[in-house]
Amino acid sequence: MPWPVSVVIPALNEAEAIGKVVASLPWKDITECIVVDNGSTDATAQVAESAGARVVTSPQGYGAAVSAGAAAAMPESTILVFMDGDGSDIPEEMLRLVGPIERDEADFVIGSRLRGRREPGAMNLSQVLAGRLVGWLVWRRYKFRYTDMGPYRAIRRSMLEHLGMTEMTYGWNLEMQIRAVLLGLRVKEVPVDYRRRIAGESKVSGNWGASWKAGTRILGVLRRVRKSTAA
Ligand SMILES: Nc1nc2c(ncn2[C@@H]2O[C@H](COP(=O)(O)OP(=O)(O)O)[C@@H](O)[C@H]2O)c(=O)[nH]1
Ligand SMILES: [Mg+2]
Repeated sequence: MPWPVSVVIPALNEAEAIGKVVASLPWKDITECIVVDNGSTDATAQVAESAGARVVTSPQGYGAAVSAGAAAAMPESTILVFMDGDGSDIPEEMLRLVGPIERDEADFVIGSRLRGRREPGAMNLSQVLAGRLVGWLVWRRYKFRYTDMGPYRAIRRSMLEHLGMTEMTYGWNLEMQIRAVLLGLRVKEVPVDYRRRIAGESKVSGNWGASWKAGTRILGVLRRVRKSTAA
Protein backbone atom coordinates (compact mmCIF):
# COMPACT_ATOMS: atom_id res chain seq x y z
CA MET A 1 0.00 0.00 0.00
CA PRO A 2 2.13 2.91 -1.20
CA TRP A 3 -0.31 5.62 -0.13
CA PRO A 4 -0.17 6.83 3.49
CA VAL A 5 -3.02 5.11 5.28
CA SER A 6 -4.45 5.95 8.71
CA VAL A 7 -6.59 3.27 10.29
CA VAL A 8 -9.31 4.57 12.62
CA ILE A 9 -10.87 2.23 15.18
CA PRO A 10 -13.65 3.29 17.57
CA ALA A 11 -13.46 1.24 20.74
CA LEU A 12 -15.60 1.32 23.83
CA ASN A 13 -14.77 -1.28 26.46
CA GLU A 14 -12.90 -3.57 24.09
CA ALA A 15 -9.87 -4.31 26.30
CA GLU A 16 -10.08 -8.03 25.55
CA ALA A 17 -10.11 -7.55 21.79
CA ILE A 18 -8.37 -4.31 20.87
CA GLY A 19 -4.79 -5.51 21.46
CA LYS A 20 -5.20 -8.37 19.03
CA VAL A 21 -6.93 -6.16 16.45
CA VAL A 22 -4.19 -3.52 16.54
CA ALA A 23 -1.40 -6.11 16.49
CA SER A 24 -2.93 -7.87 13.46
CA LEU A 25 -3.00 -4.75 11.29
CA PRO A 26 -0.80 -4.88 8.18
CA TRP A 27 1.71 -2.52 9.83
CA LYS A 28 4.20 -2.46 7.01
CA ASP A 29 1.51 -0.98 4.78
CA ILE A 30 -0.06 1.60 7.09
CA THR A 31 1.17 4.86 8.54
CA GLU A 32 -0.66 4.74 11.83
CA CYS A 33 -3.56 3.33 13.81
CA ILE A 34 -5.77 5.65 15.80
CA VAL A 35 -7.99 4.11 18.44
CA VAL A 36 -10.79 6.40 19.60
CA ASP A 37 -11.95 5.75 23.11
CA ASN A 38 -14.54 7.81 24.89
CA GLY A 39 -15.03 6.71 28.39
CA SER A 40 -14.15 3.03 28.45
CA THR A 41 -14.22 1.75 31.99
CA ASP A 42 -11.74 -1.02 31.21
CA ALA A 43 -8.14 -0.91 29.98
CA THR A 44 -9.01 -0.34 26.30
CA ALA A 45 -6.79 2.75 25.97
CA GLN A 46 -3.75 1.21 27.66
CA VAL A 47 -4.02 -2.07 25.74
CA ALA A 48 -4.42 -0.22 22.43
CA GLU A 49 -1.41 1.96 23.14
CA SER A 50 0.80 -0.97 24.13
CA ALA A 51 -0.15 -2.70 20.88
CA GLY A 52 1.08 0.31 18.90
CA ALA A 53 -1.97 2.53 18.40
CA ARG A 54 -2.27 6.23 19.10
CA VAL A 55 -5.24 6.74 21.38
CA VAL A 56 -7.47 9.80 21.11
CA THR A 57 -10.63 10.68 22.95
CA SER A 58 -13.88 12.10 21.63
CA PRO A 59 -17.38 13.09 22.68
CA GLN A 60 -19.75 10.16 23.16
CA GLY A 61 -21.17 8.17 20.29
CA TYR A 62 -19.91 6.02 17.43
CA GLY A 63 -20.14 8.78 14.80
CA ALA A 64 -18.48 11.29 17.09
CA ALA A 65 -15.69 8.79 17.71
CA VAL A 66 -14.94 7.98 14.08
CA SER A 67 -15.13 11.67 13.12
CA ALA A 68 -12.67 12.57 15.85
CA GLY A 69 -10.38 9.76 14.68
CA ALA A 70 -10.49 11.01 11.10
CA ALA A 71 -9.74 14.55 12.24
CA ALA A 72 -6.77 13.34 14.25
CA ALA A 73 -5.11 11.53 11.34
CA MET A 74 -1.62 12.64 10.37
CA PRO A 75 -1.70 15.42 7.77
CA GLU A 76 0.12 13.30 5.21
CA SER A 77 -2.46 10.50 5.24
CA THR A 78 -4.44 10.38 2.02
CA ILE A 79 -6.54 7.30 2.77
CA LEU A 80 -8.57 6.62 5.88
CA VAL A 81 -9.65 3.11 6.78
CA PHE A 82 -12.36 2.53 9.38
CA MET A 83 -12.87 -0.74 11.20
CA ASP A 84 -14.31 -1.98 14.48
CA GLY A 85 -12.26 -2.80 17.54
CA ASP A 86 -13.98 -6.03 18.56
CA GLY A 87 -12.12 -8.35 16.18
CA SER A 88 -15.05 -8.85 13.79
CA ASP A 89 -13.38 -7.22 10.80
CA ILE A 90 -10.32 -8.93 9.38
CA PRO A 91 -7.23 -6.70 9.34
CA GLU A 92 -5.50 -8.89 6.75
CA GLU A 93 -8.23 -8.04 4.24
CA MET A 94 -7.45 -4.32 4.25
CA LEU A 95 -5.91 -4.34 0.77
CA ARG A 96 -9.31 -5.27 -0.68
CA LEU A 97 -10.53 -1.87 0.51
CA VAL A 98 -7.47 0.24 -0.12
CA GLY A 99 -6.46 -1.34 -3.46
CA PRO A 100 -9.24 0.18 -5.61
CA ILE A 101 -8.45 3.67 -4.25
CA GLU A 102 -4.74 3.28 -4.89
CA ARG A 103 -5.45 2.06 -8.42
CA ASP A 104 -7.65 5.14 -8.87
CA GLU A 105 -10.71 3.00 -9.54
CA ALA A 106 -12.71 4.28 -6.56
CA ASP A 107 -12.92 7.08 -3.99
CA PHE A 108 -14.85 5.13 -1.40
CA VAL A 109 -14.75 1.36 -0.90
CA ILE A 110 -17.11 -0.34 1.49
CA GLY A 111 -16.72 -3.89 2.71
CA SER A 112 -19.91 -5.90 2.36
CA ARG A 113 -20.27 -8.69 4.86
CA LEU A 114 -23.27 -9.92 2.91
CA ARG A 115 -21.03 -10.59 -0.07
CA GLY A 116 -18.31 -12.18 2.06
CA ARG A 117 -18.17 -15.19 4.35
CA ARG A 118 -19.70 -14.79 7.76
CA GLU A 119 -18.72 -16.92 10.70
CA PRO A 120 -21.91 -18.48 12.11
CA GLY A 121 -23.38 -16.08 14.68
CA ALA A 122 -21.22 -13.13 13.59
CA MET A 123 -24.23 -11.23 12.25
CA ASN A 124 -27.71 -11.74 13.53
CA LEU A 125 -30.84 -11.85 11.44
CA SER A 126 -31.87 -8.33 12.35
CA GLN A 127 -28.59 -6.95 10.97
CA VAL A 128 -28.92 -8.88 7.72
CA LEU A 129 -32.53 -7.77 7.28
CA ALA A 130 -31.73 -4.15 8.17
CA GLY A 131 -28.97 -4.15 5.56
CA ARG A 132 -31.35 -5.46 2.92
CA LEU A 133 -34.14 -3.07 3.81
CA VAL A 134 -31.88 -0.05 3.85
CA GLY A 135 -30.23 -1.22 0.65
CA TRP A 136 -33.63 -1.24 -1.00
CA LEU A 137 -34.65 2.15 0.41
CA VAL A 138 -31.37 3.73 -0.70
CA TRP A 139 -31.63 2.15 -4.14
CA ARG A 140 -35.20 3.40 -4.56
CA ARG A 141 -34.23 6.96 -3.76
CA TYR A 142 -30.58 7.27 -4.83
CA LYS A 143 -30.26 4.51 -7.43
CA PHE A 144 -27.20 2.90 -5.89
CA ARG A 145 -27.23 -0.66 -4.65
CA TYR A 146 -25.60 -1.25 -1.27
CA THR A 147 -25.92 -4.66 0.34
CA ASP A 148 -24.54 -3.69 3.75
CA MET A 149 -23.80 -0.85 6.15
CA GLY A 150 -20.71 -2.53 7.51
CA PRO A 151 -18.06 -0.66 9.46
CA TYR A 152 -15.02 -1.78 7.41
CA ARG A 153 -14.42 0.86 4.74
CA ALA A 154 -11.78 3.03 3.11
CA ILE A 155 -12.12 6.51 1.69
CA ARG A 156 -9.92 9.10 0.08
CA ARG A 157 -9.46 11.55 2.89
CA SER A 158 -10.14 14.68 0.84
CA MET A 159 -13.49 13.18 -0.20
CA LEU A 160 -14.56 12.48 3.36
CA GLU A 161 -13.88 16.10 4.19
CA HIS A 162 -16.25 17.11 1.37
CA LEU A 163 -19.11 14.95 2.55
CA GLY A 164 -20.15 17.24 5.40
CA MET A 165 -20.89 14.44 7.86
CA THR A 166 -23.21 15.31 10.74
CA GLU A 167 -24.40 12.07 12.40
CA MET A 168 -22.90 11.46 15.83
CA THR A 169 -24.24 7.95 16.48
CA TYR A 170 -24.39 4.69 14.54
CA GLY A 171 -26.10 6.48 11.68
CA TRP A 172 -22.66 7.75 10.64
CA ASN A 173 -21.94 4.72 8.45
CA LEU A 174 -25.11 5.04 6.42
CA GLU A 175 -24.86 8.81 6.18
CA MET A 176 -21.40 8.40 4.66
CA GLN A 177 -22.76 5.93 2.10
CA ILE A 178 -25.63 8.18 1.03
CA ARG A 179 -23.58 11.36 0.90
CA ALA A 180 -20.92 9.58 -1.14
CA VAL A 181 -23.54 8.67 -3.74
CA LEU A 182 -25.09 12.16 -3.66
CA LEU A 183 -21.71 13.78 -4.23
CA GLY A 184 -20.99 11.50 -7.16
CA LEU A 185 -18.02 9.72 -5.59
CA ARG A 186 -16.86 6.55 -7.26
CA VAL A 187 -18.22 4.02 -4.80
CA LYS A 188 -17.31 0.35 -4.81
CA GLU A 189 -18.59 -2.49 -2.66
CA VAL A 190 -16.21 -5.40 -2.11
CA PRO A 191 -16.76 -8.65 -0.17
CA VAL A 192 -15.26 -8.85 3.31
CA ASP A 193 -15.42 -11.71 5.75
CA TYR A 194 -16.78 -11.21 9.22
CA ARG A 195 -16.14 -12.96 12.51
CA ARG A 196 -17.83 -13.07 15.88
CA ARG A 197 -16.54 -10.41 18.26
CA ILE A 198 -13.58 -11.69 20.32
CA ALA A 199 -15.25 -11.00 23.66
CA GLY A 200 -17.85 -8.87 25.36
CA GLU A 201 -21.18 -7.58 24.22
CA SER A 202 -22.34 -5.67 21.15
CA LYS A 203 -23.34 -2.10 21.89
CA VAL A 204 -25.39 -1.77 18.74
CA SER A 205 -27.20 -4.82 17.56
CA GLY A 206 -26.81 -7.55 20.14
CA ASN A 207 -30.50 -8.07 20.67
CA TRP A 208 -33.83 -7.07 19.14
CA GLY A 209 -34.18 -4.09 21.51
CA ALA A 210 -30.80 -2.69 20.47
CA SER A 211 -31.55 -3.50 16.84
CA TRP A 212 -34.85 -1.66 17.05
CA LYS A 213 -33.03 1.38 18.41
CA ALA A 214 -30.42 1.14 15.69
CA GLY A 215 -33.20 0.72 13.11
CA THR A 216 -35.03 3.87 14.15
CA ARG A 217 -31.75 5.76 14.04
CA ILE A 218 -31.14 4.51 10.53
CA LEU A 219 -34.55 5.72 9.38
CA GLY A 220 -33.75 9.04 11.04
CA VAL A 221 -30.57 9.29 8.96
CA LEU A 222 -32.48 8.71 5.75
CA ARG A 223 -34.94 11.45 6.73
CA ARG A 224 -32.28 13.94 7.79
CA VAL A 225 -30.07 13.47 4.76
CA ARG A 226 -33.13 13.87 2.51
CA LYS A 227 -34.11 17.06 4.29
CA SER A 228 -30.60 18.52 4.26
CA THR A 229 -30.23 17.91 0.55
CA ALA A 230 -33.74 18.86 -0.59
CA ALA A 231 -33.31 21.92 -2.74
N1 LIG B 1 -15.37 5.22 20.97
C1 LIG B 1 -16.54 4.61 20.87
N2 LIG B 1 -16.61 3.41 20.30
C2 LIG B 1 -17.81 2.83 20.21
C3 LIG B 1 -19.00 3.41 20.69
N3 LIG B 1 -20.02 2.55 20.49
C4 LIG B 1 -19.49 1.47 19.88
N4 LIG B 1 -18.17 1.62 19.73
C5 LIG B 1 -17.24 0.69 19.07
O1 LIG B 1 -17.70 0.52 17.77
C6 LIG B 1 -17.50 -0.80 17.31
C7 LIG B 1 -18.84 -1.41 16.92
O2 LIG B 1 -19.62 -1.66 18.05
P1 LIG B 1 -20.30 -3.07 18.34
O3 LIG B 1 -20.82 -3.03 19.70
O4 LIG B 1 -19.34 -4.17 18.01
O5 LIG B 1 -21.49 -3.06 17.29
P2 LIG B 1 -21.98 -4.25 16.31
O6 LIG B 1 -20.75 -4.75 15.60
O7 LIG B 1 -22.95 -3.59 15.38
O8 LIG B 1 -22.61 -5.27 17.15
C8 LIG B 1 -16.78 -1.51 18.44
O9 LIG B 1 -15.39 -1.44 18.24
C9 LIG B 1 -17.20 -0.69 19.66
O10 LIG B 1 -16.27 -0.79 20.72
C10 LIG B 1 -18.88 4.70 21.31
O11 LIG B 1 -19.86 5.30 21.75
N5 LIG B 1 -17.64 5.24 21.36
MG1 LIG C 1 -19.18 -5.62 16.54
